[in-house]
Amino acid sequence: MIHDIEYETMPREALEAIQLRRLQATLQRVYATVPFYRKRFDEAGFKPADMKSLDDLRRVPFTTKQDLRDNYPFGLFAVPIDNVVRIHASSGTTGKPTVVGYTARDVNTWAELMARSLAAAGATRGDIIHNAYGYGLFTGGLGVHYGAERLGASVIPISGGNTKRQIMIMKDFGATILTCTPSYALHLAEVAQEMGVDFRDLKFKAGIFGAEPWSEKMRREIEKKLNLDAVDIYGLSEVIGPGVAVECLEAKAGLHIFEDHFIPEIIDPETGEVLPYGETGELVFTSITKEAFPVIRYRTRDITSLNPEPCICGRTHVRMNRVSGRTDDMLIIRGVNVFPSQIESVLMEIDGVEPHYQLVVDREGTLDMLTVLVEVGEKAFTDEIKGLQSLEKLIAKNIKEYLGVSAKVKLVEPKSIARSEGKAVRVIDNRKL
Ligand code: DLL
Repeated sequence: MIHDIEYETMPREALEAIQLRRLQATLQRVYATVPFYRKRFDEAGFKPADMKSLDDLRRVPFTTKQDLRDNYPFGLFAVPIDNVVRIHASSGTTGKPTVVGYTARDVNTWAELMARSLAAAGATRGDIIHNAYGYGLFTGGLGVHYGAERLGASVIPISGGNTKRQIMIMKDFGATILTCTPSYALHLAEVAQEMGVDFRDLKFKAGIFGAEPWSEKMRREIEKKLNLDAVDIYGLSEVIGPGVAVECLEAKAGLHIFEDHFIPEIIDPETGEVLPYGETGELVFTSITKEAFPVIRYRTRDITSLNPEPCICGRTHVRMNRVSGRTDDMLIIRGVNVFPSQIESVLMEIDGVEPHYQLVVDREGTLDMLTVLVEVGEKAFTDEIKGLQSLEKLIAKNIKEYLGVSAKVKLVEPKSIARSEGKAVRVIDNRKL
C-alpha cells in the first residue's frame, strides 16, 4: 500500500523541482540561524544563493558526528528551545550522546514518514502492531508508535525486554505486524520455541526490522522462523530516526529513500568525491524539510549504494541497497579490512551454524588476533568433538579464503552469546582498552 500516492510516486522532474526549492530554503535558514553552518559556509566560500541547481550541493561542506559532538547538546538547533517539543539522543559507544530536536511540525513529518514506512510493509488501519523497539531516547520506539497511530493501526507499546511476556501478549492480542531489531526477532523466535509457542499459530503477516545491519540470509532465517514477510527499515537519529528509507513488500529489494524530505548522496569516504549511482561508498544525507535540527550533507558512515531503477511497486524514490557496514565498524586485522557483515555472510553459508556470533579482537604483542565466536545448533553441539573441530576448521578456512584474514574460530554452546533487546553487539575490540 502506498500511503502518500502524490509524493511517493511523483515523476522525477517534479520531485527534483521540489527538492531544489526545499533545499534552497533550508540552506538560507541554517545560514541565518545556526552560527556553525554560517561559519562553515563562509570558510568554504559558499553562499546559500549559490545553490542554483541540485548539482551545486556538492559544493556545500560536509557535517560530521564530531561537529555534532562539538556543539553538544543544542548548538546545532535552528529554532529557539521554545519551539522544540521533543528531544531524542543516540547513545553511541563512546563519549557523549548525539542530541536531536523536533518542532511540532517535525514530529508531524516523522509520523507521516513512519506511516508511509509501515504501509510499505503492508500495514493498514486494521493491523495490530507489536512494537518491540525500545521506547526512550532511542528513536525506534516512539518513531514506530507515532507512525502506527497516524496510519490508524492499533499499536502495542511493549518496548524491548521481558521476552516471555512479549510472547504471551503477541499471542493473546493477535498482533499482525512485528517491529523490532532483526537480532531481537531471532531471539523472540528462540524464546517462543522454549515456551512451546509456534509462530505458525500466531497472526503475524509482516515484520519491519532495522536499526542494525542484517543480511539477506538472515532475512530468510527470520521469515522461516517467524512465519512472516521481513522488511528492512533504515534511519538514524540525526536525520529523523526510523523512516528515512524502507523496503516495499512487493519487491523487497532495496529501501526507498523518502526523497521529498531527504537528499541522499554516495561519496568516496577517503576523498569526499560524489560517486555515481550504483557505486558503493558512504551515504550522506541533507534534510530539506526539518525545522529544529536540519542536517546538511551529514556523513552517516553507513556503506551502501543507490539504485535509481524503477520499482515494481510504483514508487519513484531512489532505493538504497542494504547497508553492508559502517566505515567505523571496519576492523583492520593485520592490515586487512574486515566488516562484521562479511563474516556473517561466510557463517550463514554453513549448515548447523546459528546466526549468533561475536568477533573478539585482541592484541598479542604487536599482532592483532581475531577470534570468531559462533553458536552452533543443538544438534551439531551434541555431535562428537571431532565433528565440532572439523566445523571450526571449515569456518576458519572459509574466512581465510573469502576475506584473506586468519581467524581463530571457537564454537560455543547454543544460546551462550548474550542476546540483545535492541542492537546486537557484534564486535568486542579489546585493543582499545
Ligand atoms: O537506529 C533508527 C532506527 C530505529 C532505524 C528503528 C530503524 C528502525 P540510531 O540509533 O541513531 O537510529 O542508529 C543509526 O543504525 O547509521 C546505521 O548504522 C544503523 N542502522 C539503522 N537502520 C539500519 C538498517 C536508529 N536497516 C544507525 N540496516 C545507522 C543497517 C541500520 N543498519
